[in-house]
Amino acid sequence: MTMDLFAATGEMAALPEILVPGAMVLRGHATADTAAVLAALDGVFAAAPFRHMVTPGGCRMSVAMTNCGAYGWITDKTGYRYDRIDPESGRDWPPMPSPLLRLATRAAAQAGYGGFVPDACLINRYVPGTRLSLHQDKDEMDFTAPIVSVSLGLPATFLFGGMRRVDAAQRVPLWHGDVVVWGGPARLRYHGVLPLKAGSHVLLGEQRINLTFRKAT
Ligand code: MD6
Ligand code: FE
Repeated sequence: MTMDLFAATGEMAALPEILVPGAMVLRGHATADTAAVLAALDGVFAAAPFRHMVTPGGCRMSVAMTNCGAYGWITDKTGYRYDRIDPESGRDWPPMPSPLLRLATRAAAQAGYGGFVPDACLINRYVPGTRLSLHQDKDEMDFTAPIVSVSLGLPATFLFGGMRRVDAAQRVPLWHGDVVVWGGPARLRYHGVLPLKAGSHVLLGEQRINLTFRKAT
């Protein structure tokens, strides 16, 4: 097990930071994958551009979203769901590039969730001022699979709450390359992102990109 902490980058890796049982932050776990991941994302964004989806309540989301993988998470006036088809293009979502799939599987294994094979990757883009209100991820069929969340670009403050929306939330700073893995008893906890602070990241500029890998089906 200890050796795995060195395998990802060939360098010392920080020990996982446990948020609550089942949820942890792997600091810098994706840093060495940055170039390959950003190159692969260019193709995804060309095939399925970011868009602002509408919640069932009729509100336009401030976070821009797209997806890759066999399934994509979408919201519209009729509800939240996973769909094989991108409603903007009428075509399948672009496939999950192998550098993304490998990163997600490796991070999950590092966190103790071996055999994670995501079939969906939701990609969120935040610009300064953009936030994501407290929510649970519960549109997946199988809550035994974890979620793997990769932060790229500007730092953000992640809110990590309890099983009820009103429960007090921890504030977790997330930087470029950090990976949060989230499953087991923590899988249905409320969480969100505070409004992004202004700034410029050396590679990504004035934005934060978050990848969340899920097993939708
Ligand atoms: C974000 N993340 O970090 C939004 N959900 O931009 C999520 O909503 C999320 O990071 C489930 C598990 C991990 C996450
Ligand atoms: Fe979420």
